[in-house]
Amino acid sequence: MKTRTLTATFLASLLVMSAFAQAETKEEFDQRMAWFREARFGMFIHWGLYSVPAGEWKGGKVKGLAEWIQSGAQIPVADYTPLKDRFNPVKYDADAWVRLAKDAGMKYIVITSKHHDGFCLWDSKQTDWDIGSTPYKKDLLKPLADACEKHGIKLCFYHSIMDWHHPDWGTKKPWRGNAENPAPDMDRFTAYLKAQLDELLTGYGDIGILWFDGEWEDAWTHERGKDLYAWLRRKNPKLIINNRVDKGRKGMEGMSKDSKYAGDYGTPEQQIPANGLPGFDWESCMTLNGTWGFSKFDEKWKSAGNLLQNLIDIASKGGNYLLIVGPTAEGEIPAASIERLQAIGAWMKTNAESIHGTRASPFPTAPSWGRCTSRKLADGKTRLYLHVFDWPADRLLVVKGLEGKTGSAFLLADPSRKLEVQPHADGLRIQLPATAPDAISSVVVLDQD
Ligand code: H79
Repeated sequence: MKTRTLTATFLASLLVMSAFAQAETKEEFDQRMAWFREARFGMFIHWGLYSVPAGEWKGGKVKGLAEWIQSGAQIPVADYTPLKDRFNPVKYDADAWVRLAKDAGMKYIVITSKHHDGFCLWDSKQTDWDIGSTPYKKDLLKPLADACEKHGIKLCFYHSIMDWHHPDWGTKKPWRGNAENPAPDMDRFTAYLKAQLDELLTGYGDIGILWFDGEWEDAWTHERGKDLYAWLRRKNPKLIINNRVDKGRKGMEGMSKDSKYAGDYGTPEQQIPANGLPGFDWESCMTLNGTWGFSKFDEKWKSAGNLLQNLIDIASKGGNYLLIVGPTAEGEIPAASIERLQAIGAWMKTNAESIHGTRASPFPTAPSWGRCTSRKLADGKTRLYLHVFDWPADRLLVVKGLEGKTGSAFLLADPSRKLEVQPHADGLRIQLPATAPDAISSVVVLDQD
Protein backbone atom coordinates (compact mmCIF):
# COMPACT_ATOMS: atom_id res chain seq x y z
CA MET A 1 0.00 0.00 0.00
CA LYS A 2 1.28 3.33 -0.88
CA THR A 3 1.57 6.11 1.61
CA ARG A 4 1.23 9.75 0.96
CA THR A 5 4.13 11.71 2.32
CA LEU A 6 4.32 15.48 2.41
CA THR A 7 7.63 16.46 0.96
CA ALA A 8 9.20 19.76 1.81
CA THR A 9 7.16 22.85 1.38
CA PHE A 10 5.01 22.76 -1.70
CA LEU A 11 1.60 21.16 -1.92
CA ALA A 12 2.37 20.68 -5.60
CA SER A 13 5.13 18.30 -4.64
CA LEU A 14 2.84 16.05 -2.66
CA LEU A 15 4.27 12.66 -3.50
CA VAL A 16 2.91 9.21 -3.28
CA MET A 17 6.00 7.40 -2.11
CA SER A 18 6.49 3.72 -2.08
CA ALA A 19 9.07 1.69 -0.30
CA PHE A 20 10.74 0.62 -3.52
CA ALA A 21 11.81 4.17 -4.25
CA GLN A 22 9.47 4.77 -7.13
CA ALA A 23 7.36 7.82 -6.60
CA GLU A 24 4.40 9.34 -8.32
CA THR A 25 2.64 12.53 -7.42
CA LYS A 26 -0.68 12.33 -5.62
CA GLU A 27 -2.23 13.72 -8.77
CA GLU A 28 -0.73 10.92 -10.85
CA PHE A 29 -1.90 8.33 -8.35
CA ASP A 30 -5.42 9.82 -8.35
CA GLN A 31 -5.42 9.72 -12.13
CA ARG A 32 -4.31 6.10 -12.20
CA MET A 33 -7.02 5.15 -9.68
CA ALA A 34 -9.78 7.29 -11.25
CA TRP A 35 -11.61 4.56 -13.19
CA PHE A 36 -11.45 2.21 -10.18
CA ARG A 37 -13.00 4.83 -7.90
CA GLU A 38 -15.72 5.56 -10.46
CA ALA A 39 -16.52 1.88 -10.90
CA ARG A 40 -17.54 0.84 -7.38
CA PHE A 41 -18.74 -2.57 -8.62
CA GLY A 42 -16.95 -5.41 -10.41
CA MET A 43 -17.34 -9.07 -11.31
CA PHE A 44 -14.93 -11.67 -9.99
CA ILE A 45 -14.74 -14.89 -12.02
CA HIS A 46 -13.17 -18.05 -10.58
CA TRP A 47 -12.87 -20.66 -13.27
CA GLY A 48 -10.45 -23.48 -13.76
CA LEU A 49 -9.88 -27.23 -13.43
CA TYR A 50 -11.45 -27.22 -9.94
CA SER A 51 -14.74 -26.42 -11.72
CA VAL A 52 -14.68 -30.04 -12.97
CA PRO A 53 -14.86 -31.86 -9.59
CA ALA A 54 -16.97 -28.93 -8.32
CA GLY A 55 -16.44 -29.83 -4.67
CA GLU A 56 -16.52 -33.63 -5.01
CA TRP A 57 -13.57 -36.05 -4.93
CA LYS A 58 -13.77 -39.86 -5.09
CA GLY A 59 -17.51 -39.79 -4.55
CA GLY A 60 -17.40 -37.63 -1.43
CA LYS A 61 -17.97 -33.99 -0.66
CA VAL A 62 -14.71 -32.21 0.17
CA LYS A 63 -14.80 -29.69 2.98
CA GLY A 64 -13.71 -26.14 2.26
CA LEU A 65 -13.64 -23.91 -0.79
CA ALA A 66 -14.33 -25.58 -4.16
CA GLU A 67 -11.24 -24.03 -5.82
CA TRP A 68 -9.16 -25.35 -2.90
CA ILE A 69 -10.13 -28.98 -3.56
CA GLN A 70 -6.57 -30.05 -4.34
CA SER A 71 -5.53 -28.86 -0.90
CA GLY A 72 -8.78 -29.93 0.80
CA ALA A 73 -8.46 -33.54 -0.40
CA GLN A 74 -4.63 -33.49 -0.47
CA ILE A 75 -4.68 -34.59 -4.12
CA PRO A 76 -1.20 -35.35 -5.48
CA VAL A 77 -0.37 -33.49 -8.69
CA ALA A 78 -0.31 -36.81 -10.59
CA ASP A 79 -3.97 -37.44 -9.65
CA TYR A 80 -5.06 -33.84 -10.19
CA THR A 81 -3.47 -33.51 -13.63
CA PRO A 82 -6.03 -35.70 -15.53
CA LEU A 83 -8.72 -33.12 -14.72
CA LYS A 84 -7.38 -31.23 -17.73
CA ASP A 85 -8.78 -33.96 -19.99
CA ARG A 86 -12.26 -33.24 -18.63
CA PHE A 87 -12.20 -29.47 -18.94
CA ASN A 88 -14.07 -28.67 -22.13
CA PRO A 89 -16.18 -25.52 -21.71
CA VAL A 90 -18.08 -25.73 -24.99
CA LYS A 91 -20.91 -23.54 -23.65
CA TYR A 92 -18.60 -20.62 -22.90
CA ASP A 93 -20.06 -17.38 -24.24
CA ALA A 94 -17.74 -14.53 -23.27
CA ASP A 95 -20.02 -11.89 -24.76
CA ALA A 96 -22.97 -13.10 -22.65
CA TRP A 97 -20.83 -13.02 -19.49
CA VAL A 98 -19.72 -9.47 -20.15
CA ARG A 99 -23.27 -8.36 -20.90
CA LEU A 100 -24.42 -9.97 -17.65
CA ALA A 101 -21.80 -7.96 -15.76
CA LYS A 102 -22.59 -4.75 -17.61
CA ASP A 103 -26.35 -5.08 -17.11
CA ALA A 104 -25.76 -5.56 -13.38
CA GLY A 105 -23.93 -2.22 -13.30
CA MET A 106 -20.47 -3.76 -13.01
CA LYS A 107 -17.61 -1.82 -14.60
CA TYR A 108 -14.78 -4.34 -14.47
CA ILE A 109 -14.15 -8.06 -14.56
CA VAL A 110 -11.37 -9.85 -12.71
CA ILE A 111 -10.87 -13.39 -14.02
CA THR A 112 -8.53 -16.10 -12.76
CA SER A 113 -5.76 -16.30 -15.34
CA LYS A 114 -4.25 -18.73 -12.81
CA HIS A 115 -5.47 -19.88 -9.39
CA HIS A 116 -3.43 -21.68 -6.71
CA ASP A 117 -3.46 -24.99 -8.64
CA GLY A 118 -1.28 -23.23 -11.23
CA PHE A 119 -3.50 -24.08 -14.21
CA CYS A 120 -3.66 -21.28 -16.80
CA LEU A 121 -6.74 -20.24 -18.76
CA TRP A 122 -4.64 -19.13 -21.71
CA ASP A 123 -2.13 -21.02 -23.81
CA SER A 124 1.00 -19.86 -22.04
CA LYS A 125 4.38 -20.18 -23.68
CA GLN A 126 5.88 -20.89 -20.26
CA THR A 127 4.02 -24.13 -19.49
CA ASP A 128 1.78 -26.89 -20.79
CA TRP A 129 -0.24 -26.77 -17.59
CA ASP A 130 -2.83 -24.69 -19.39
CA ILE A 131 -5.91 -24.58 -21.62
CA GLY A 132 -3.82 -25.65 -24.62
CA SER A 133 -3.59 -29.13 -23.08
CA THR A 134 -7.35 -29.60 -22.70
CA PRO A 135 -9.83 -30.91 -25.28
CA TYR A 136 -11.04 -27.30 -25.65
CA LYS A 137 -7.55 -25.99 -26.55
CA LYS A 138 -8.60 -22.40 -27.28
CA ASP A 139 -7.53 -19.40 -25.22
CA LEU A 140 -10.33 -18.48 -22.79
CA LEU A 141 -9.05 -15.01 -22.01
CA LYS A 142 -8.96 -13.61 -25.54
CA PRO A 143 -12.73 -13.78 -26.20
CA LEU A 144 -13.31 -12.17 -22.82
CA ALA A 145 -10.83 -9.40 -23.67
CA ASP A 146 -12.62 -8.80 -26.97
CA ALA A 147 -16.06 -8.71 -25.34
CA CYS A 148 -14.82 -6.37 -22.60
CA GLU A 149 -13.40 -4.02 -25.20
CA LYS A 150 -16.66 -4.11 -27.14
CA HIS A 151 -18.83 -3.37 -24.10
CA GLY A 152 -16.55 -0.87 -22.36
CA ILE A 153 -15.68 -3.08 -19.39
CA LYS A 154 -12.17 -3.12 -17.88
CA LEU A 155 -10.52 -6.51 -18.04
CA CYS A 156 -8.39 -7.51 -15.05
CA PHE A 157 -6.54 -10.68 -14.09
CA TYR A 158 -6.43 -12.57 -10.80
CA HIS A 159 -3.07 -14.28 -10.84
CA SER A 160 -2.09 -16.51 -7.94
CA ILE A 161 1.47 -16.12 -6.72
CA MET A 162 1.37 -19.39 -4.80
CA ASP A 163 1.52 -22.26 -7.29
CA TRP A 164 0.78 -25.84 -6.21
CA HIS A 165 1.91 -27.25 -9.55
CA HIS A 166 5.25 -25.59 -10.20
CA PRO A 167 8.30 -27.55 -8.95
CA ASP A 168 10.09 -24.34 -7.92
CA TRP A 169 7.42 -22.88 -5.63
CA GLY A 170 9.33 -22.71 -2.39
CA THR A 171 6.85 -23.89 0.24
CA LYS A 172 6.65 -27.66 0.04
CA LYS A 173 3.72 -30.03 0.70
CA PRO A 174 3.65 -33.76 -0.08
CA TRP A 175 0.81 -33.38 -2.63
CA ARG A 176 2.36 -30.42 -4.51
CA GLY A 177 4.39 -30.31 -7.68
CA ASN A 178 7.48 -29.38 -5.65
CA ALA A 179 7.35 -32.51 -3.44
CA GLU A 180 10.10 -34.34 -5.31
CA ASN A 181 12.27 -31.29 -5.87
CA PRO A 182 15.06 -31.24 -3.28
CA ALA A 183 15.80 -27.55 -3.93
CA PRO A 184 12.91 -25.43 -5.23
CA ASP A 185 14.36 -22.29 -6.71
CA MET A 186 12.31 -19.17 -6.07
CA ASP A 187 14.41 -17.08 -8.43
CA ARG A 188 13.50 -19.45 -11.23
CA PHE A 189 9.87 -19.40 -10.06
CA THR A 190 9.81 -15.60 -10.07
CA ALA A 191 11.22 -15.55 -13.60
CA TYR A 192 8.38 -17.90 -14.63
CA LEU A 193 5.82 -15.65 -12.91
CA LYS A 194 7.17 -12.54 -14.63
CA ALA A 195 7.28 -14.21 -18.06
CA GLN A 196 3.63 -15.16 -17.64
CA LEU A 197 2.63 -11.68 -16.49
CA ASP A 198 4.43 -10.29 -19.50
CA GLU A 199 2.22 -12.46 -21.74
CA LEU A 200 -0.89 -11.26 -19.89
CA LEU A 201 0.09 -7.60 -20.15
CA THR A 202 0.94 -7.72 -23.82
CA GLY A 203 -1.62 -10.07 -25.36
CA TYR A 204 -4.99 -8.76 -24.16
CA GLY A 205 -5.14 -5.02 -24.65
CA ASP A 206 -5.20 -2.60 -21.72
CA ILE A 207 -5.38 -4.51 -18.44
CA GLY A 208 -7.02 -2.64 -15.54
CA ILE A 209 -5.80 -4.52 -12.47
CA LEU A 210 -3.43 -7.31 -11.66
CA TRP A 211 -5.08 -8.98 -8.69
CA PHE A 212 -2.56 -11.11 -6.83
CA ASP A 213 -3.34 -13.68 -4.14
CA GLY A 214 -1.60 -16.60 -2.43
CA GLU A 215 1.22 -14.32 -1.28
CA TRP A 216 1.12 -15.39 2.37
CA GLU A 217 3.33 -18.48 2.28
CA ASP A 218 6.91 -17.98 3.43
CA ALA A 219 8.33 -18.64 -0.04
CA TRP A 220 7.02 -15.22 -1.10
CA THR A 221 8.88 -12.41 0.61
CA HIS A 222 8.41 -8.69 1.07
CA GLU A 223 11.48 -8.14 -1.12
CA ARG A 224 9.99 -10.17 -3.96
CA GLY A 225 6.66 -8.35 -3.60
CA LYS A 226 8.28 -4.93 -3.79
CA ASP A 227 10.36 -5.96 -6.76
CA LEU A 228 7.41 -7.40 -8.66
CA TYR A 229 5.33 -4.28 -8.04
CA ALA A 230 8.09 -1.99 -9.32
CA TRP A 231 8.75 -4.23 -12.32
CA LEU A 232 5.08 -4.20 -13.31
CA ARG A 233 4.71 -0.45 -12.90
CA ARG A 234 7.74 0.11 -15.11
CA LYS A 235 6.19 -2.13 -17.77
CA ASN A 236 2.80 -0.52 -17.54
CA PRO A 237 2.63 2.77 -15.64
CA LYS A 238 -1.19 2.86 -15.72
CA LEU A 239 -1.66 -0.57 -14.19
CA ILE A 240 -3.41 -0.92 -10.81
CA ILE A 241 -1.96 -3.64 -8.55
CA ASN A 242 -3.68 -4.94 -5.43
CA ASN A 243 -1.82 -5.15 -2.15
CA ARG A 244 -1.53 -8.95 -2.19
CA VAL A 245 1.50 -8.49 -4.42
CA ASP A 246 3.34 -7.92 -1.11
CA LYS A 247 2.89 -9.10 2.48
CA GLY A 248 0.78 -6.23 3.78
CA ARG A 249 -2.79 -7.49 3.59
CA LYS A 250 -3.20 -8.35 7.29
CA GLY A 251 -5.24 -11.51 6.69
CA MET A 252 -8.86 -11.20 5.67
CA GLU A 253 -9.06 -7.64 7.01
CA GLY A 254 -7.34 -6.78 3.78
CA MET A 255 -4.82 -4.13 4.70
CA SER A 256 -1.99 -3.24 6.96
CA LYS A 257 -1.47 0.49 6.90
CA ASP A 258 2.29 0.06 7.19
CA SER A 259 3.69 2.12 4.34
CA LYS A 260 6.56 -0.24 3.64
CA TYR A 261 4.26 -2.59 1.74
CA ALA A 262 3.68 -2.27 -2.00
CA GLY A 263 0.22 -2.30 -3.57
CA ASP A 264 -2.34 0.29 -4.63
CA TYR A 265 -5.34 -0.77 -2.60
CA GLY A 266 -6.58 -2.93 0.26
CA THR A 267 -8.40 -6.22 -0.25
CA PRO A 268 -10.78 -7.24 2.55
CA GLU A 269 -12.06 -10.74 1.81
CA GLN A 270 -15.60 -11.85 2.75
CA GLN A 271 -15.95 -8.83 5.01
CA ILE A 272 -16.79 -5.15 4.89
CA PRO A 273 -14.66 -2.95 7.16
CA ALA A 274 -16.92 -1.40 9.82
CA ASN A 275 -15.80 2.14 9.02
CA GLY A 276 -14.24 1.64 5.60
CA LEU A 277 -10.52 2.35 5.29
CA PRO A 278 -10.45 6.15 5.34
CA GLY A 279 -7.67 7.63 3.25
CA PHE A 280 -7.09 4.41 1.30
CA ASP A 281 -8.61 2.74 -1.71
CA TRP A 282 -10.10 -0.67 -1.06
CA GLU A 283 -12.31 -3.35 -2.49
CA SER A 284 -14.22 -6.09 -0.63
CA CYS A 285 -14.39 -9.34 -2.55
CA MET A 286 -17.26 -11.59 -1.59
CA THR A 287 -19.03 -14.77 -2.63
CA LEU A 288 -22.64 -15.26 -3.70
CA ASN A 289 -22.91 -18.45 -1.71
CA GLY A 290 -20.03 -19.83 0.36
CA THR A 291 -17.40 -20.58 -2.28
CA TRP A 292 -15.56 -18.92 -5.18
CA GLY A 293 -15.15 -21.72 -7.69
CA PHE A 294 -18.29 -23.59 -8.74
CA SER A 295 -19.54 -26.17 -6.23
CA LYS A 296 -22.35 -28.60 -6.91
CA PHE A 297 -23.08 -28.72 -3.16
CA ASP A 298 -23.30 -25.09 -2.19
CA GLU A 299 -26.89 -23.94 -2.35
CA LYS A 300 -26.66 -21.37 0.44
CA TRP A 301 -27.19 -18.43 -1.88
CA LYS A 302 -27.35 -14.94 -0.43
CA SER A 303 -30.51 -13.06 -1.34
CA ALA A 304 -30.41 -10.35 -4.01
CA GLY A 305 -31.46 -7.90 -1.30
CA ASN A 306 -28.50 -8.84 0.88
CA LEU A 307 -26.08 -8.49 -2.04
CA LEU A 308 -27.52 -5.13 -3.04
CA GLN A 309 -27.33 -3.82 0.52
CA ASN A 310 -23.69 -4.98 0.63
CA LEU A 311 -22.98 -2.97 -2.53
CA ILE A 312 -24.60 0.11 -1.01
CA ASP A 313 -22.93 -0.40 2.38
CA ILE A 314 -19.51 -0.68 0.69
CA ALA A 315 -20.10 2.40 -1.50
CA SER A 316 -21.22 4.33 1.61
CA LYS A 317 -17.80 3.57 3.11
CA GLY A 318 -15.86 4.55 0.00
CA GLY A 319 -15.00 1.06 -1.27
CA ASN A 320 -15.60 -1.22 -4.24
CA TYR A 321 -17.57 -4.47 -4.28
CA LEU A 322 -16.05 -7.37 -6.22
CA LEU A 323 -18.71 -10.03 -6.49
CA ILE A 324 -18.01 -13.58 -7.55
CA VAL A 325 -19.44 -15.84 -10.18
CA GLY A 326 -18.16 -19.40 -10.48
CA PRO A 327 -18.93 -20.86 -13.91
CA THR A 328 -19.23 -24.63 -14.44
CA ALA A 329 -16.64 -26.70 -16.30
CA GLU A 330 -18.95 -26.54 -19.31
CA GLY A 331 -18.78 -22.76 -19.26
CA GLU A 332 -22.13 -21.82 -17.80
CA ILE A 333 -22.76 -19.29 -15.06
CA PRO A 334 -25.21 -20.88 -12.58
CA ALA A 335 -28.82 -19.69 -12.95
CA ALA A 336 -28.91 -18.66 -9.28
CA SER A 337 -26.04 -16.23 -9.94
CA ILE A 338 -27.67 -14.85 -13.08
CA GLU A 339 -30.97 -14.23 -11.27
CA ARG A 340 -29.24 -12.31 -8.50
CA LEU A 341 -27.15 -10.19 -10.85
CA GLN A 342 -30.26 -9.39 -12.88
CA ALA A 343 -32.10 -8.29 -9.74
CA ILE A 344 -29.22 -5.96 -8.86
CA GLY A 345 -29.26 -4.73 -12.47
CA ALA A 346 -32.96 -3.92 -12.28
CA TRP A 347 -32.29 -1.74 -9.25
CA MET A 348 -29.24 -0.15 -10.89
CA LYS A 349 -31.32 0.84 -13.91
CA THR A 350 -33.06 3.41 -11.74
CA ASN A 351 -30.45 3.99 -9.07
CA ALA A 352 -26.95 3.59 -10.55
CA GLU A 353 -26.29 7.30 -10.11
CA SER A 354 -26.24 6.69 -6.35
CA ILE A 355 -23.36 4.18 -6.74
CA HIS A 356 -21.07 4.93 -9.71
CA GLY A 357 -18.59 7.70 -9.08
CA THR A 358 -19.91 8.37 -5.58
CA ARG A 359 -17.89 9.00 -2.46
CA ALA A 360 -18.29 7.81 1.12
CA SER A 361 -21.00 9.10 3.42
CA PRO A 362 -20.06 12.33 5.20
CA PHE A 363 -21.67 11.02 8.42
CA PRO A 364 -19.51 9.22 11.00
CA THR A 365 -22.06 6.45 11.53
CA ALA A 366 -24.70 4.86 9.30
CA PRO A 367 -28.18 6.41 9.62
CA SER A 368 -30.74 4.23 11.46
CA TRP A 369 -32.82 3.88 8.27
CA GLY A 370 -30.08 2.87 5.82
CA ARG A 371 -26.94 4.24 4.20
CA CYS A 372 -25.68 7.37 2.47
CA THR A 373 -23.38 7.98 -0.49
CA SER A 374 -22.31 11.40 -1.77
CA ARG A 375 -21.12 13.34 -4.79
CA LYS A 376 -19.66 16.81 -5.38
CA LEU A 377 -21.74 18.62 -7.98
CA ALA A 378 -20.29 20.91 -10.63
CA ASP A 379 -21.42 23.98 -8.65
CA GLY A 380 -19.44 22.77 -5.61
CA LYS A 381 -22.52 21.75 -3.65
CA THR A 382 -22.84 18.29 -2.15
CA ARG A 383 -25.46 15.84 -3.32
CA LEU A 384 -26.37 13.11 -0.87
CA TYR A 385 -27.97 9.83 -1.87
CA LEU A 386 -30.04 8.63 1.05
CA HIS A 387 -30.51 4.89 0.69
CA VAL A 388 -33.62 4.10 2.69
CA PHE A 389 -33.62 0.41 3.68
CA ASP A 390 -36.33 0.86 6.35
CA TRP A 391 -39.11 3.06 5.05
CA PRO A 392 -40.45 5.08 8.01
CA ALA A 393 -44.07 4.29 8.87
CA ASP A 394 -44.70 7.97 9.71
CA ARG A 395 -43.33 8.96 6.25
CA LEU A 396 -40.78 11.24 7.89
CA LEU A 397 -37.11 10.69 6.98
CA VAL A 398 -34.87 12.34 9.57
CA VAL A 399 -31.29 13.00 8.47
CA LYS A 400 -29.22 13.36 11.62
CA GLY A 401 -26.09 15.45 11.29
CA LEU A 402 -27.92 18.08 9.23
CA GLU A 403 -29.65 19.82 12.16
CA GLY A 404 -31.05 23.16 11.08
CA LYS A 405 -29.98 22.58 7.47
CA THR A 406 -32.16 22.55 4.39
CA GLY A 407 -32.02 21.58 0.72
CA SER A 408 -34.08 20.13 -2.10
CA ALA A 409 -35.00 16.48 -2.42
CA PHE A 410 -36.54 13.96 -4.78
CA LEU A 411 -36.69 10.21 -5.26
CA LEU A 412 -34.40 8.72 -7.94
CA ALA A 413 -37.39 6.58 -8.89
CA ASP A 414 -39.51 9.71 -9.47
CA PRO A 415 -37.25 12.72 -10.12
CA SER A 416 -40.01 15.01 -11.35
CA ARG A 417 -41.75 15.11 -7.95
CA LYS A 418 -40.09 17.32 -5.35
CA LEU A 419 -40.22 16.13 -1.74
CA GLU A 420 -40.88 18.60 1.05
CA VAL A 421 -37.78 19.40 3.13
CA GLN A 422 -37.94 21.02 6.58
CA PRO A 423 -35.04 22.19 8.72
CA HIS A 424 -35.36 20.93 12.27
CA ALA A 425 -33.35 20.73 15.49
CA ASP A 426 -33.52 16.88 15.31
CA GLY A 427 -32.02 16.81 11.84
CA LEU A 428 -33.17 17.66 8.36
CA ARG A 429 -36.63 16.22 7.74
CA ILE A 430 -37.90 14.92 4.43
CA GLN A 431 -41.54 14.12 3.82
CA LEU A 432 -41.82 10.80 1.97
CA PRO A 433 -44.69 9.27 0.02
CA ALA A 434 -46.60 6.49 1.80
CA THR A 435 -45.03 3.59 -0.05
CA ALA A 436 -41.39 2.84 -0.78
CA PRO A 437 -40.60 2.67 -4.50
CA ASP A 438 -38.19 -0.22 -3.84
CA ALA A 439 -38.43 -2.98 -1.24
CA ILE A 440 -34.64 -3.18 -0.70
CA SER A 441 -33.42 0.38 -1.00
CA SER A 442 -35.23 3.51 -2.16
CA VAL A 443 -32.91 6.37 -2.96
CA VAL A 444 -33.73 9.93 -1.93
CA VAL A 445 -31.52 12.56 -3.54
CA LEU A 446 -30.78 15.51 -1.29
CA ASP A 447 -29.03 18.54 -2.72
CA GLN A 448 -27.86 20.56 0.23
CA ASP A 449 -28.31 24.34 0.23
O1 H79 B 1 -9.49 -16.86 -4.61
C1 H79 B 1 -10.35 -16.89 -3.49
C2 H79 B 1 -9.92 -17.91 -2.50
O2 H79 B 1 -9.62 -19.16 -3.10
C3 H79 B 1 -8.69 -17.31 -1.88
N1 H79 B 1 -8.94 -15.86 -1.96
C4 H79 B 1 -10.20 -15.65 -2.65
C5 H79 B 1 -10.25 -14.36 -3.41
C6 H79 B 1 -8.66 -17.76 -0.49
N2 H79 B 1 -9.64 -17.61 0.36
N3 H79 B 1 -9.36 -18.18 1.48
N4 H79 B 1 -8.23 -18.71 1.34
C7 H79 B 1 -7.73 -18.47 0.15
C8 H79 B 1 -7.73 -19.50 2.40
C9 H79 B 1 -6.54 -18.96 3.01
C10 H79 B 1 -6.62 -18.80 4.31
C11 H79 B 1 -5.51 -18.51 5.10
FE1 H79 B 1 -4.55 -16.87 5.66
C12 H79 B 1 -4.18 -18.64 4.74
C13 H79 B 1 -5.63 -18.36 6.48
C14 H79 B 1 -4.33 -18.35 7.00
C15 H79 B 1 -3.42 -18.52 5.92
C16 H79 B 1 -4.28 -15.44 4.33
C17 H79 B 1 -3.34 -15.28 5.31
C18 H79 B 1 -5.55 -15.35 4.93
C19 H79 B 1 -5.35 -15.15 6.25
C20 H79 B 1 -3.99 -15.11 6.51
